[in-house]
Amino acid sequence: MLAALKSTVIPDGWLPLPVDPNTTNPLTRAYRYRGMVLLRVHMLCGLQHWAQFRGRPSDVIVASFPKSGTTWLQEIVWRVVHRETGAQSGGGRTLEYRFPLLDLPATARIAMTPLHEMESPRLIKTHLMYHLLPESVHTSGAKVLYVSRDPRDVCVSYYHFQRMVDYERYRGTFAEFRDKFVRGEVMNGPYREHVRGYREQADHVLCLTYEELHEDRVTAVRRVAEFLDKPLTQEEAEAIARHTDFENMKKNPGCNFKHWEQTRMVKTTDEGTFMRKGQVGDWRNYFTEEESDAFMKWVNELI
Ligand code: PPS
Repeated sequence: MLAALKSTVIPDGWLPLPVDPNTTNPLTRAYRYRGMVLLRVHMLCGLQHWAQFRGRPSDVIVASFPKSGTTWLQEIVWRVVHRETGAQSGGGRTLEYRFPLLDLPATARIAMTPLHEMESPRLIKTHLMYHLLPESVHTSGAKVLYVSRDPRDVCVSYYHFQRMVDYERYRGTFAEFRDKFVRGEVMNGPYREHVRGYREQADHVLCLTYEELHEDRVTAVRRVAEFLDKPLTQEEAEAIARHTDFENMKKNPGCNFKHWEQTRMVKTTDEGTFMRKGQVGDWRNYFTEEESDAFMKWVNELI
């Protein structure tokens, strides 16, 4: 894998983005592929992984732009599908193992079940833009859920995440990161097109927001259950809502990503942990009023 990452052959359709000196992992190179920012690892391993994907009617796919509440919605979906209402979930197995990523196959650092070996119903996570989902997601009748979040909070959360993870080791300032976000050069961007692509499909994609998971999680859990045809009692919905609050998920080794500190996915914990703050509005600590207005004007031009 290391040798492959160093290789310089770039297939057609992959446009290298300018090298960002703030990304201090020298092996990380970003490309634009069919309108989406992806890394060399996607080019070398991801493309083939999506091509080999064979959708099943019972598949459930949780999609998002990074840092929008993916893990939160995944844990809710897992519990709804498996009717798990206790404090722990998934028999202690990590979320990435029981809810693997479509975008990349398993690596030494990320232990995921191979998709073709999973029993149905398969629960699958993706950050791919809607137009890049494999055709069989659509033809199989798989169910797709999408979560989005106030883009200012996404940007703040992503900044800390990119500083924390080894594959990026971002060392720029928040302002530099925000400019990169707006230029559409952060991994899995561009943000606005990502969100718009899924929201345009809201007639068959269940679109939820991070903020509504905060405000009224019982209702959100019930919406998920209804969409997935997995009826729950009111008591079950309330238990799932309770066990998926921030403090409980932070304590749950099945979904708090603490194991990344052992697998070296996390380079430093100075930025906090994966379950960092879990708040609505942390952006106020990072944007001035004028910066927020300009950022939201940019967002609202497209979505
Ligand atoms: S990833 O890497 O894209 O899958 O990240 P993602 O899960 O989308 O986003 C991580 C942020 O979601 C917060 N989070 C939660 N907030 C509130 N309640 C619960 N239960 C919860 N679970 C995860 C997590 O803390 C990250 O946000 P920040 O703002 O960085 O704290």
